[in-house]
Amino acid sequence: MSRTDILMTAPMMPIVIEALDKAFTLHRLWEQSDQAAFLKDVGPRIRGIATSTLYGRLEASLLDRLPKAEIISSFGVGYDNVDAVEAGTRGIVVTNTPGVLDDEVADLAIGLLLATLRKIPQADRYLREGKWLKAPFPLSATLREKKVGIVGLGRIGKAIARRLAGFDVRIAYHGRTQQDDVAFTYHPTIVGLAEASDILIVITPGGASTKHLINAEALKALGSNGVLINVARGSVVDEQALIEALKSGTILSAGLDVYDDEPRVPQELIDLEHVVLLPHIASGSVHTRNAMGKLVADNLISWFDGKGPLTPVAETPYTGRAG
Ligand code: NAP
Ligand code: 8YV
Repeated sequence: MSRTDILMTAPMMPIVIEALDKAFTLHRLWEQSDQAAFLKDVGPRIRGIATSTLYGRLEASLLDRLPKAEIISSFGVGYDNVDAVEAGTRGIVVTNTPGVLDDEVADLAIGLLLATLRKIPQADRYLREGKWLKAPFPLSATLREKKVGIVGLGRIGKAIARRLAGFDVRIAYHGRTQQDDVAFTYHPTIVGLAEASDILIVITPGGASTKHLINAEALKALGSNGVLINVARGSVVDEQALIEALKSGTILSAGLDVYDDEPRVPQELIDLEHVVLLPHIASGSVHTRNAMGKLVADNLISWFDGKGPLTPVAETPYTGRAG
């Protein structure tokens, strides 16, 4: 029996490549010098796709070349890199990697929050530059007695809230719907949450529904002692409005893991000494990236074993028709 043909759009971790090489015939799109000719030849045989944000957005134009595609297994819980609605209309199931990264991302969010408030990277630079020999490092802001607003109280937002409970802070949240089973105060508007918070931690999905949710008005509402932490997607924050707010003192500071046009970060942000900038590393430990990679491979293996997808996204629910 011939092996199932799978297309990998961009390089993935060895754990994914090894598992897929073992179970399927794996085709590596990024290694092809003439991708159009390659897709013309191999595209009609492809039944599964493994993709990640490294490839960029997986558009309908690629799916046009893959008429037998049944499943797209995407690396990462956020899948704004895949047009899942378009895939669904073609009968293609999309899967992501939820759950296995919650604790890692929540740990990083707390680390970034403390680094931003207490200026940990700045203090490290201060020591290395020999400035401590001349004067003590200036006193910083604090997490003591702060009100924290979580924007997006989902799997990761709740993992962040569990950690924050140990810091004795007041927690409130915003989302599209109030959750009956949580004790935190719900704010139906982002401005309402910002007004009631000293710190906003953003951990929603990206995409059209959250684009620029954090805009100039929300930043103004957060106020001059306010701190913004974004571990969601760059698109959720109006980056230009944020730069203006940081420059003018409309808010105090920000800690960012994600940006509008990654890996390019605006020079205006880089030039701001009171901001902490990370290169999208929230899930980036060997342990957690391996768990995410395993789930990418396991979704494809389960599908082609006829057992359905393990973690289909909401736009393409499993309807009992696995390959
Ligand atoms: P999740 O469990 O689906 O939670 C998402 C939360 O966002 C839900 O509480 C949802 O509540 C809220 N939400 C969705 N759309 C919204 C909207 N338009 N306005 C306001 N709130 C909205 O997802 P998760 O697993 O926690 O992951 C969340 C996101 O974090 C991912 O999609 C990804 O973009 C990002 N992420 C980033 C990194 C990183 O490396 N920096 C790592 C992992 C994840 P309602 O449905 O009530 O609105
Ligand atoms: C990944 C992420 O690093 O899961 C997500 O949504 O943003 C990160 O965990 C990213 O998807 C890598 O492609």
